[in-house]
Amino acid sequence: MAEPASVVVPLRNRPAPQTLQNHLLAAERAARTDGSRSLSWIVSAISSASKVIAARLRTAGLDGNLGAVGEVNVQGEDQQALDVIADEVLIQELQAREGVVVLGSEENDDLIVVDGPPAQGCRYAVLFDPLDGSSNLDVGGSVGTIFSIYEVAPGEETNLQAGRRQVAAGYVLYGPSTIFVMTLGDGVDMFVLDPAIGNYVRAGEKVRIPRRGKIYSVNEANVEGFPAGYRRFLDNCRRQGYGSRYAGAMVADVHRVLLKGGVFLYPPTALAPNGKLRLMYEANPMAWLVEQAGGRGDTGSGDILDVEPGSLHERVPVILGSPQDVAALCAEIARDRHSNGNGNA
Ligand code: P6P
Repeated sequence: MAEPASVVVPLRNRPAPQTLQNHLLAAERAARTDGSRSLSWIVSAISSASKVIAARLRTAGLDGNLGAVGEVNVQGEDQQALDVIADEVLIQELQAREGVVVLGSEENDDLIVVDGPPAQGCRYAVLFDPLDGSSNLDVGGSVGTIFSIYEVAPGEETNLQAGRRQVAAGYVLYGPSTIFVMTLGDGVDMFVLDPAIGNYVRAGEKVRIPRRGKIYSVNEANVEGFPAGYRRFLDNCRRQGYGSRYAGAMVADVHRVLLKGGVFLYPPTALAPNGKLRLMYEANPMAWLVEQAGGRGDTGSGDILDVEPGSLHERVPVILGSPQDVAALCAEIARDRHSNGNGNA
């Protein structure tokens, strides 16, 4: 009997996986004429740190790294051991990279001006939430890292910039798999960590958010405190058969909306008139990603990316998602503003 034809494609003929590293270098070669690769190495530092964080998360229950450390951070939140570990890993990786001149983290009160090697080319500020959603850690829920990168002019290291001026942004979702989603301003690319090779391999290119979804994501325990326009919008969603999904971790909730459409909300309430989420390292990077995927990010009073920041940890109301869903909610908010006869919805 003739041997069956071999169906195994020789390794030399298989297309090489598109890794995050070669995506970054190709993108920077295309974008920069000065030969600088600093931005690629800075995002690469974040990807390296995320591999360490993912490994620490996987064994946290065995290493005794679950639970709080008995400290309260600048947000007034109990710091989890893994918050501190993730923060330290990111700072260590980033401060060693040429071009990084200032860091801002959810876990640190003030900006950290880096006294590193003098930048040969561009100079960058990196803002991040090292472990977003860490209250999920003890129960095995998804958590994430969020980052936002700006170019910095000499002498302006501590000037905060509006989200519209970001040059790179993204998140890492630590869930059943470790997913790296980012934008450099030319669409959204998605990579999955392949443990067999220790590299992020492309899993999605120029990701587009559906124009409308059938999911809303909000902490419904707070609904009585939401402005009327938000409550009318949510009532309309329920009447139209929308599903409700809420992981309590922004990265997990926004990732779902990015892929399936719909809307993620953290509205203002009487107790928290600016909501809970932080502009510089949660709202801005996520808003830019969603916008780059064809969606919208709004505070209820205008684009998130146009907010001129006043302080590192300031908070803003957050509406992120499919353009049609965000427009429907903003129309309800505007209706209230009109009927109230003032600028406050
Ligand atoms: P709440 C996590 O603490 C976080 O900053 C975001 O990741 C998440 O979207 C939000 O807060 C959850 O807040 O009040 O619903 O528990």
